[in-house]
Amino acid sequence: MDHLVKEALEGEFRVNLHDADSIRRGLISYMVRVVGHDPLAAGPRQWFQALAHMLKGILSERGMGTSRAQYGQDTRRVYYLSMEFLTGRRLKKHLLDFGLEENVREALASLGQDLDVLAKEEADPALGNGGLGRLAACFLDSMATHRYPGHGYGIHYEFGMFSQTIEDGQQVEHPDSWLHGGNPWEFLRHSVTYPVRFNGRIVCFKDEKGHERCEWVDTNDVHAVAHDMKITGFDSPAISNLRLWAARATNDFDLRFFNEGNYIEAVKDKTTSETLSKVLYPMDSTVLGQELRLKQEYFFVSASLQDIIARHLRVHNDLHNFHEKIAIQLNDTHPALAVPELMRLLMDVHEMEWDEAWAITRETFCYTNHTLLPEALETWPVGMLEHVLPRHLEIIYLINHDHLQQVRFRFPGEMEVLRKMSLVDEDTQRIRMAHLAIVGSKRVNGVAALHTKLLREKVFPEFDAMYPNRFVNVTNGVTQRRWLLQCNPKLSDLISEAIGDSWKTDLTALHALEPLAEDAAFRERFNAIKLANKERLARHLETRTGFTLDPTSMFDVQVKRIHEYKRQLLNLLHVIHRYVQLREGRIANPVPRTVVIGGKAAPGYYLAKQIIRLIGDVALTINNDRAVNDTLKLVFLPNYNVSNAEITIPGANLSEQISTAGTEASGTGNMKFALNGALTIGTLDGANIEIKEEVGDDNIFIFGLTTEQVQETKRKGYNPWKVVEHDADLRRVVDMISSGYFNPQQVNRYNSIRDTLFDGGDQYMVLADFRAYVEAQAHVDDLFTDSDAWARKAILNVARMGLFSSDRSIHTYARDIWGAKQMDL
Ligand code: 26V
Repeated sequence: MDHLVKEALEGEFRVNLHDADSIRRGLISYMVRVVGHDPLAAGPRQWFQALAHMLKGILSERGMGTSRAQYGQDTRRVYYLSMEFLTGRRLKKHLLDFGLEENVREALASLGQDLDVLAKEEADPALGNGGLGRLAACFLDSMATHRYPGHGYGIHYEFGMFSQTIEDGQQVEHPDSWLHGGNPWEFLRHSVTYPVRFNGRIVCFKDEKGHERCEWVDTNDVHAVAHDMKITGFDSPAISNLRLWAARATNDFDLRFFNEGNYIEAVKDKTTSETLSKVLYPMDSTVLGQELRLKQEYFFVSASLQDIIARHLRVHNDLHNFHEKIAIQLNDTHPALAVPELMRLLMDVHEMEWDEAWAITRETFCYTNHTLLPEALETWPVGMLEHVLPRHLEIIYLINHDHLQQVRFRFPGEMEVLRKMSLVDEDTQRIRMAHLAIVGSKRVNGVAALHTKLLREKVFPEFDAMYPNRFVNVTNGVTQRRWLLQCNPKLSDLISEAIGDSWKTDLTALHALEPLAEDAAFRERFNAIKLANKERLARHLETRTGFTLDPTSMFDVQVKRIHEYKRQLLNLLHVIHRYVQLREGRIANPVPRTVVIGGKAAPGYYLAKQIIRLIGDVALTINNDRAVNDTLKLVFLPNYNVSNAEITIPGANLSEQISTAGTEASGTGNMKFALNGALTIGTLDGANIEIKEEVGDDNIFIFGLTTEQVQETKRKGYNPWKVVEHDADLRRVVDMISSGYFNPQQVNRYNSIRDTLFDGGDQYMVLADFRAYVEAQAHVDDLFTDSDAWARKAILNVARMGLFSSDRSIHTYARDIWGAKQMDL
């Protein structure tokens, strides 16, 4: 290789990407000049870096092109404000989007390197908890692919979602230092920084024109520094910029302390302000009301709005047309402080009057709600806001004053409605962030048809009555580029061979696959691909769990955050029931199954952690029991994240989407599995309902209580004891758990699980749905024994998933919510 190195270094820095040989020279040159490593001694880690730096040049060029088009065309920009973005690894995605995978693979091979090995050197940026963060990443991909002027804003967490290991059967959290090996993709913009202020007090006065003005003084300031990541679109010249803010102390040394010679105190202060972007809060269902979390929310909101305003003022004289040129999407209420912050910036900094500022604000923001769980709806104590953001609290009170006046007008004399709709919960003295977001937005959307209906009818009915056109539905979607093309190349090739490749940017084109469900040769190839994907998943699981798995068995998979409402426990009750039946020889021709469960529990969520532990205990018992060995296996997949999902989802036969009806806003895993040819067993919840409507009742296994039935059952007084009394199988299973059958060394280990099912009233109706679930699983078994019939349905599922692309979601947001147009590029 020595002569190559010489040659490459003598040559130009420019790389012809259509030529593997030129790429090879380019890589060598980047290795020496940018990575600073000897190509003769470099390993996969260094080659990954050289390649990433090479691609970064293209990213930058396309980023500039996109930015120029946006300035040139001056169409409305879309800003997506989100505390979380789960982008997944970048390398293969960029290669796929650029159409460079083959050339790069060849160039690397000639250097003795394997692209697939290199790709694993990249840390998976886990800057999110789950569905909400992954949705944000799918949306950026779709916006870039379809040339919408999209920009993401978030936080440059130093530590993302913890990584999970299982030790002695229990979840152990480890810090995720994804930046440890450096992040070659990011552009650190030292010059793009904004001050963000906290605490202090408000001074109001009359200005020279006699207008009331307020100033926020004596604040503690932190700097937000921009880090940009470029999100490419498929075969598209456009790019979405993802700008993540990191906190930096404003003054390296506080002069007061410094002069007194108290060096350590001064530096300590610096450290405190930099904790703002230190770590992602790893819970996605209960709000704790931590001051640090509030500060994180305000920190990224304030920096983003200052940046958006600065960019606007670069081409426009003033802010009067702000809302015509800008749409800002609030990804849940986490960025809802943007409403009072924009008001503050318009009034206190840009000297606008209240009425105009409010009109602009209300036309600029739109808010997406992602959860129906009451414990996940954010509220902040008035006292905390008063201390941390005194000016914002004042503005919120003023907004509330006007809002309540309108409520009085709309609902005269209805005191209860007034209390309910206020931005302030008077009993607890907390600010309701969802109310703030609704009042401050032009549109509010839910993320699946049922979810939106429940928002309008159950959660915010008075708001819906008062603002008849404000609530709209945009059902979630997933990007087929990552969730089919990238993670399942074999199936992608088969599809493209059969129907061409327009599906890559128009998923409805999959319809053309329908007739192939009846084609025996096609089914055979489809099955062979599923088997290959299962073999890949089996290897992955075997190395991580030590259990040996049979890839020809049915792979039954539930991967998502561990939460009571998602009912991993229901899944487990079925597994135990099946185990009992098998042991007793009560199943004539048992269908071999491998049940895979994976997901993280919030570190403080005791019951979720107990569920993980129980899965482990049950797995040990079943997997080591010779009596059932070839017919049932249970494994827990550790550290479920985007990268593991890419291996897991293509390898599933059965997708478990079994939340209590009325609790899962949408779900997006459900879409990814069906798109990869898994059949769904699920409840009538979230987007499952729309999936059922698309694939047809015969091609999905629906079971359990509906939302209305759940409400009705609870209203009548649901008694879990009664259910168990009437079902001997269920009683047996529950007894095994509570008597310590799976953990004889500590028999009362799962008292908490028993208690939640009985004394706790079985809030999520696990026991109530048990029998229906077991029956549905029997239908699953029956179908699986007929592999041709199963394949037909699986192919129809793929063919009928066209609706569930994030491309469709984004076109809908653009048309109905943002009023945004595609750029000419
Ligand atoms: C809430 C909280 C509360 C406090 C601390 C941190 C934190 C972080 C996230 C959340 C909200 C999580 C909401 C969420 O992820 N919802 C999921 O959104 C998906 C995309 O719309 C949807 O498919 C899932 O059904 C829904 O659970």
